[in-house]
Amino acid sequence: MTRLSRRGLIGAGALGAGGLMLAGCNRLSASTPFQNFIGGAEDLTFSSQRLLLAGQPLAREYPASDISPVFKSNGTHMPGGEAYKALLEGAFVDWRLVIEGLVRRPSQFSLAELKAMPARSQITRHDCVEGWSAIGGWTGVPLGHLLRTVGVAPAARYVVFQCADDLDNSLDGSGQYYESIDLFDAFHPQTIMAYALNGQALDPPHGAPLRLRVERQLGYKHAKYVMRIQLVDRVDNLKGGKGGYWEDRGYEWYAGI
Ligand SMILES: Nc1nc2c(c(=O)[nH]1)N[C@H]1C(S)=C(S)[C@@H](COP(=O)(O)O)O[C@H]1N2
Ligand SMILES: [Mo]
Repeated sequence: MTRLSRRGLIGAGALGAGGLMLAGCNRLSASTPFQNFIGGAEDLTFSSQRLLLAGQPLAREYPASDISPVFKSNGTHMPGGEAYKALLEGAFVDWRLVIEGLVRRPSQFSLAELKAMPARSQITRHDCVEGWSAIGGWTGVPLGHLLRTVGVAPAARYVVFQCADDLDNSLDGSGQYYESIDLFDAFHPQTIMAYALNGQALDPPHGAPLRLRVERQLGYKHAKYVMRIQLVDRVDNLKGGKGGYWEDRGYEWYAGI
């Protein structure tokens, strides 16, 4: 594949999902939805990052020789609670990824079903705002494939990831980790729901059994322990209203690298 443009990518997504998807994407590229919840200054940052990235839309990938010997774990290392413990002890056989909201066919997938889907592997650098980075090889199912499988409804604008862990209940009583991305990043070829790191099944510190990789954004966007994916038309009515756990605590929603 030669140079991919963002419009080209969206075009590919639109073809895959038919006319409904096309309608959704056309409205998305008009970019008004972001104004619903992003203030003026951040909107500017968002636009200029989009512009800068237009000519180099793929995140850099590295050779296997660059893989970090240790990939640090950050935030939650082991979700609390009996439900996650039971799933882990059962090797996640009873775990299901739920996909719901503005989709044509609300669905559930087992880990085995996800692993039987087309897979993508990529060696990328993870950058955390806390000042560390690590290079790791991730394998998973492209989120675009999952979304085409369930069918995106025309009103959908964002993809929300609901996680198994509670990080901090101090803000609103619900410290459950969550994240959201737009449909551009959702259909980006390097955006995958990863179940393996460096050829091994994900361990709890890195988000077992499934975590998001959204390679052009900072570490906190890469939701671990994903239990549920929701397609929505807005995120300002979820939890703290800013589209993610760290966003609700002051971080930017579009965390471009
Ligand atoms: N569910 C969940 N996802 C999360 C976090 C978390 O605490 N809980 N931490 C985030 C942050 S700040 C970073 S840097 C990365 C760390 O991923 P790692 O533990 O695999 O290094 O996960 C992100 N996703
Ligand atoms: Mo981070």
